[in-house]
Amino acid sequence: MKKQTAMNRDWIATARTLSEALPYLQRYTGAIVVIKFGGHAMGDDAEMESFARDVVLMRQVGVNPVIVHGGGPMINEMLAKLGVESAFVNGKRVTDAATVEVVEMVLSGRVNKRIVQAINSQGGKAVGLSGKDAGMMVCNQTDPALGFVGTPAEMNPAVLHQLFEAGMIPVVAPLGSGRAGETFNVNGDTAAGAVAAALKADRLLLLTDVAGVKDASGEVVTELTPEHIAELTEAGVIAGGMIPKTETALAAIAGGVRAVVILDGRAPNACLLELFTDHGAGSLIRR
Ligand code: X2W
Repeated sequence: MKKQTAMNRDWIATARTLSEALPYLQRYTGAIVVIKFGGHAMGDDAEMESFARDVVLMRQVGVNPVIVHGGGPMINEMLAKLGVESAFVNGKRVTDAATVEVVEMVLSGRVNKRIVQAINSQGGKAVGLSGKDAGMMVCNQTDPALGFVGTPAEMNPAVLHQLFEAGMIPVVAPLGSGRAGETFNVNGDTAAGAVAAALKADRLLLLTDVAGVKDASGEVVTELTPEHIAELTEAGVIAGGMIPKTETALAAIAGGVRAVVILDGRAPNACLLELFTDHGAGSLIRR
């Protein structure tokens, strides 16, 4: 008979973990989960691999994941290399004709394909596209002062449903087209919220580089309603970079998304922890 070593005690714990996940796996079978993967949450190759593995696992157990990514830091890097100046107004990049070309090149090119490759390396079938593909995201200009920055106005998510049915994982770059054939740069959070609302997603996971929404004492609040968010914003507790996240969350919920979670994408297995354990991760926002 084999003796129980420390090593096979680990395997017993793994088996128990899988067994305990059963009710969660059942709950999320067929669910649509939109994941906003921001440029700051992407990290190094090992972190990218870990993220990709979690996404492939989700797909394997019957979830329909969609990645909507950002890539602000990567755009900054390329603009700097090309000597193009760039400025932000209220969290949105002022985007002239030269800038939008670079934005599309970086987001639809390097960043999108890095994620697609990482997922496919883990055995998934990722398909990279942007909001321009199949007319998924038709935009209006947000504000003439911002140039080619778009606000999603008409969503056509049929292509995403077709990819789900084919067992594929859509990876969407946040670009949209205008009715006159323009290319619009869309804030990544805004794009993820619009995709989640168009799909009436079960979950929108906003992966960031902070642990979640914090209260006045600095503790992460694990569950919030839109009313709580309004109070915390009024009191100035929700401030700075968290405001666009909570605004995206509120708009998504108003648009028919069941719940939004703001969580730290750099934490190991953040998405799995949130979906498949009792523990959860970050801040869950729902009515
Ligand atoms: C963003 C799109 C990328 C993005 C930009 O140009 O940086 C606007 O600001 P993160 O990594 O999610 O910040 N678009 C209009 O949102 O990237």
